[in-house]
Amino acid sequence: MPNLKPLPVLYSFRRCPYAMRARMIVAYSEISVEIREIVFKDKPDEMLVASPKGTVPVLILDDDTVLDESLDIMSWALSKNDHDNMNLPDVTNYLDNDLIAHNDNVFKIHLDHYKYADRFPAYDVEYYRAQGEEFLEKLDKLLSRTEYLMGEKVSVVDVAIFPFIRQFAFVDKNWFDQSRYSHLRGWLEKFIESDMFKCVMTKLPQWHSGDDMILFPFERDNND
Ligand SMILES: N[C@@H](CCC(=O)N[C@@H](CS)C(=O)NCC(=O)O)C(=O)O
Repeated sequence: MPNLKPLPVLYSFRRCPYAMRARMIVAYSEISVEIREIVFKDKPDEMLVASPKGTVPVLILDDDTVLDESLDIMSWALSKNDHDNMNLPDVTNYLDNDLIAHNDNVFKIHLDHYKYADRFPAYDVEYYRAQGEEFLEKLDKLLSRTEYLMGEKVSVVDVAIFPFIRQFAFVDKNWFDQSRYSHLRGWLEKFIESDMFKCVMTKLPQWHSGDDMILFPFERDNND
């Protein structure tokens, strides 16, 4: 008998850092989902019915449970399969982790100001960058002591934060490459070069109702 159980559906946007971290953990957990690439100006009704707040990622499970926070999707995936112990024993709610909480609640705001400085003319771009640098400084210090943020092994905390540091770095890559955050630069490069990251960055067409299903995780692909 074929298995007719529908796959979970993941609404995603390739370049969104929240969707990136969710895809990385879903891929790591080796869970198959149907992926649907959205376009912000043309969000599918099916996604908005499931999650009216209209952000990605959104994961709809086969019992219709809707997970519309990236951290919840990551937690769900790791509860299914965490073969290399990415979860930390003392972090059950990821926002209880100081680094993830700071990333999501504070650093993300500095990142947006820095990235879109022309939309926030109250201060210049260097001002916004300096605000974000406080977090870079903190991470760099941690990474001067251990290979990863929470110790010698990669954890969910690294994955949760990595896409945001990547975005910050790419606002002005020359500046970042010459910055004094050498440990952070090494950590970022390691993630950018990792299979876990590369295998979630395949470019997809916008999903429309009735399209053929696209399975995720993808085969390894380097078309960034
Ligand atoms: N707290 C949410 C935030 C997700 C989020 O803000 N995603 C952005 C894209 S990076 C989004 O979907 N924005 C909707 C829009 O711009 O219309 C999560 O962790 O999933």
